[in-house]
Parts: sequence; C-alpha cells; structure tokens
Amino acid sequence: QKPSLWRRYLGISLIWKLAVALVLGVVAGLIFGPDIAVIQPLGDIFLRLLTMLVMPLVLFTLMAGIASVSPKTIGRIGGKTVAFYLITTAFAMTVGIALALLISPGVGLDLPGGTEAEEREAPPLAEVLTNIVPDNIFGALSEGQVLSVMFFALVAGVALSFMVDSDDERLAGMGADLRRLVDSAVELVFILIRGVLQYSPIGVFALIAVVVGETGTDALLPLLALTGTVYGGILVQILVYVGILALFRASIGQFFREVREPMLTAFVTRSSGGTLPVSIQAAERLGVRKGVYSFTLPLGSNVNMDGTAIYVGAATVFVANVTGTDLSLTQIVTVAAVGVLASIGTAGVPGAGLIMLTMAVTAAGLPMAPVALVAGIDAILDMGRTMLNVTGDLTCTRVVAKTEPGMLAEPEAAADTARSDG
Ligand code: DAS
Repeated sequence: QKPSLWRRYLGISLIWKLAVALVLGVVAGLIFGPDIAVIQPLGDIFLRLLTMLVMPLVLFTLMAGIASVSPKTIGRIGGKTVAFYLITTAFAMTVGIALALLISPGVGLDLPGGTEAEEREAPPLAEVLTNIVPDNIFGALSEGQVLSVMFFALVAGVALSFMVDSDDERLAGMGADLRRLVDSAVELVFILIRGVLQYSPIGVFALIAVVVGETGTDALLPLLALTGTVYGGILVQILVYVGILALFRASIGQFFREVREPMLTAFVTRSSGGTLPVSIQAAERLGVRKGVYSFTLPLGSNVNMDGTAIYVGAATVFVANVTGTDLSLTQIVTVAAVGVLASIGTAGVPGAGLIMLTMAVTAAGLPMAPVALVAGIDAILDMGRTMLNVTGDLTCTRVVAKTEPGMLAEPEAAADTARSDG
C-alpha cells in the first residue's frame, strides 16, 4: 500500500528538508518580525540536542580512534594536523585584515569614540595551557571543557592502544574487550545523531526565523559592507582549500558533495561542536578512517576556526573605521596575533567569536561601543564563519588521511592515485 506520509517525510533527503526549512524560516522572520522569537525554544532544543551529543562523541570517538591506530602512527598524524591548522588559521587572519583594509567597511560612519573598553584580560597563555590538563575528568565532562576531555581521551586512547598491542596475553585481551566497548559506544552515539538530525529541519526553521525576525532587513549599510568583507574572506579561504585539495590530488567535486551537509548544518546551527556528528559522517563518506577523523575533527572543531579568524580581523578593522581611528602597523600586528589566539580559544558554540572579538578590540586599544553594532548582525556573520571553520576541519582531515598509508578507504585512494598519474 502507499507509504504513509511519515515514511514519505523520512524518505526526503536531509539537505532538501534543511533548505526548505531555511527558506520558510526567512519568510516567517520577515512576516512576523521580532514576535517570531516565540518559537525560539524549538531552536534551542535543537542546539541542546546537538550539544548533548558533543561530550560523549568527543570522548568515545577520540578514544576509539586513537586506540585503533598503532602507537607509532599517532605521532605523525598529530604533528601534521596541528601544523595544518596553525598555517591555515594564520593565513585566514591575514585575509580578513587585508580585505578589511582594502574594502574599509564602516568608514564615514563616525560613531562616538565610546567608553573605554573595560579591561577584559585574556587569560595568560600559561594558564590556558595548564588548564588543558583536567584535574577531574568527570568535572571536565560535566562543565563541557572540550579541550580537557580531549586531553583525557587522547592519553586514554594511547594507553588503550598500547594495551591492545601488549605482549601480555591477559592485558591484550582486556584491551580488546575495552576497545570493543568503546567502539560500541561510538555506534550508539551515531544512532543518537541520526535521531537528532531527523529533528533538525524544525530546529533550523526556528533558528533562522528568529535571526531574520530580530535583525530584519534594515541592517545598516556599513554592516552590509562588513558582512561583504567577512563573506568575501570566507570565499577566498574556500578557494585556498580547493587549492590545497588539488595539490594533494583529492577529488574536489567529491569533497564538496560530501561536505555539503556539515557545511549547511554549521551554517544554520552556528556551532562547530554541534556539527561535529555531521562532519564525522561526512568524513566516513569520504572514505577517511576513524584513526584520522577521530583526531582531526574533534580537535579542529575546537581549535581550528579559520572563519572566526577572518571575522575577528575584519570586524576589528571595522571598529577602527567607524570610530575614525587609524590603525598603526603595531596595532594591526597585535590584532593579527591576538586574533589567531582568539580563534584557537573560541569554543565551537554559537556566538563564541563575538566574545573573542571584544578581546581583540581591547587588545588593540580600540573603543568597545561599536562592537555592539557588530553584535546586531553577529548571528549572520556567525553562520558563514562557522561554515568555514567546519570546512577547514574537513579539508585537513581529507588531506591528512591522504598522506597516511591505509587511512583512506580503497576506492578513494585508488581514484586519487589515478588522478596523480593522470
Ligand atoms: N560559532 C563558532 C563555531 O561554532 C564560531 C564563532 O562563533 O566564531 O565555530
């Protein structure tokens, strides 16, 4: 008999449902304006469902991934990944500042210098690094300290990897049992993810409707110029990723076909952490082995934020422009350095970049008032920067997998080789 409506709904691909939800959300936002905020809870539930999965996912996938890689391979993957993330983020920061100096968004809008920024001291680097080591893993899990949980998962995964490789029969047997348990936990989280994603069209509709309802269409022209600058930078950085993929002979068409879903999810949820489950599934579809993505994706979703770097660079120049401040070279270098650290420190949650922007503006000795202006459209900027953050993580994942023997499923590896010979 005819499939039920519900069956038919489940049959439609998630991308279509998200695209329809996006359009309907914009329409609803324009029609109802700020009153549409009454459906915000539908969006909050979606974000909470995604965030609920982040901790179990990071803990189990990272442990499972590390444990599935023989001890001698872990070092190589880690080194390559960190190098890739730092280089691309520094480049993104340069793009953000250069474009903003070129386009000069906000020039001519002379806002009062505004009150001097209250000293928002960035935690000293030594403290940030020390705090990565958790003094209580259950505390780190409950407080959502992703970096600390990752540290624990990393060391526990390495220990498990040595356990499985142990010459002591008893130990190796226990290691194998524990690894099966962890792998099963990962599968369970994946099932939960598929369930949450069935809810995402509703969550997306609500999130978009509220953003459009709030910012409306009367966004000021200078803010439009800032938006153009940030999205221009995002486009440039995506072209950089295309260049890197071409350099490593990875199929660009296949890559963007598979990462479309995490890109769109990141765009609407504005949360790299929340998109992690979707990114992991895209990495699986790209043929990347868990041994690589279980390291690169959780780490990337927390420290690799090229979109945020572009945004902090461009928005800081915007703040200078709207208050008629000429940035000295020293100030520009300060913004670049603080901006890169800020993007590393930014959490993979909505709006985190705005918090880091206030840190960069303070460090550059600029007035804080215009940051409130940027905050008005921060959600729209956050969508694009988060999408780029996730795209950068997946580009690194694909490239690292390509350079690690046995870390790319056969069909992709064979296709890559053919491309190299071609
Ligand atoms: N929304 C953050 C993320 O999830 C980025 C940001 O706010 O800058 O990547």
